[in-house]
Amino acid sequence: MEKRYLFPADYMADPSVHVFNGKIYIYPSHDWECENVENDNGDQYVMKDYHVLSIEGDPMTGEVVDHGCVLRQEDIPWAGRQLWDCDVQEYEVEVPTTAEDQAKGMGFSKKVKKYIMYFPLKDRCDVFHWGTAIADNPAGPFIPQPAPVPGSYSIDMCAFKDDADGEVYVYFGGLWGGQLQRYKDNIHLEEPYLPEGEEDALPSRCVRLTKDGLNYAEAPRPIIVVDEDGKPLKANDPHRFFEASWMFKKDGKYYFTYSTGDSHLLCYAVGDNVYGPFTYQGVILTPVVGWTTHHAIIKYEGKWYLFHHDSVPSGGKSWLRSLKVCELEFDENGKIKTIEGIDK
Ligand code: FUB
Repeated sequence: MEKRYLFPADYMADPSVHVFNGKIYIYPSHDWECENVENDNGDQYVMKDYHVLSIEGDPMTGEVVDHGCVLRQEDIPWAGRQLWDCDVQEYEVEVPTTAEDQAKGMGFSKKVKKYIMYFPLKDRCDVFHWGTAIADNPAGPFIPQPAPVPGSYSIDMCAFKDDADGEVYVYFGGLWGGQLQRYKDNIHLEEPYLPEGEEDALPSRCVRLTKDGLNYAEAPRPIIVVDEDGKPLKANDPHRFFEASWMFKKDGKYYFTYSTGDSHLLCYAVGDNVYGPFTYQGVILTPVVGWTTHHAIIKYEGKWYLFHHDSVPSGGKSWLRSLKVCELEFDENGKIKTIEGIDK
């Protein structure tokens, strides 16, 4: 299996990837050196800004363009620390036309595209919320909104636009340092609760957004991954959800994909609608070098690609990760062929 490191010039991770206006855009985390800290709270992931990358044509060979720094932590009014995995979605909005446009007979309003970035960031009390930032162009720059999305919590947002209804649904959540165990029914708990053993695993969440992309349109719902008998995966199952939700659609089926965190796999489950339930199917990627594994899956010009990261170039430092891409194959039943994270 041929794999490509996409951006050897810098450490970047957690790729969210979309095709906007016919071109591939990558929205990664921007890893930073961090001395003397490594713990289960993720204090070693001290990212402070975002860059946007794009690819000219074929992801395996095309030139990778760095569009530079598009959002800085210091420009976000409510910032505490840690800009983790972001995502971006495209919206069409109605704006007033200029007097000149009106004189040309263009009417009083026109439709333009806007791009909204969703990013997780800790506030000054060390609690993760989601911020939003808006751009006129998929390559940014992104201008942050003054406050976090009301009611938002945890990390790792995947902003998925469903072609069935045109709505945007955000999948999110992460255990341990991602703080998902601090919430039940979207309410902050006095004491965090992480299920163990034969208890049902803590699920990812999904929420539909308002048409302008800036707020929740409903309360987030749990995304349940079930086994072939329809029973939820248990907390002690190495294939249960941990973080890094990603959704894509193929042949009318919804593929919910995620990282299993402490068992270091990328796994997937398939359902018939955005909210599931999703039936567990298998492993997409076996463990890579480094603690975290995280990904995006897209179709581009008829082929499927897995974008992910590993820590090979940094010599195994789990907080200094590098972006990779390889082709992803399906069998005739829509099952993903497992990829080895470490080349033999
Ligand atoms: O990059 C920081 C965190 O590490 C992400 O939010 C997780 O998905 C993991 O990759």
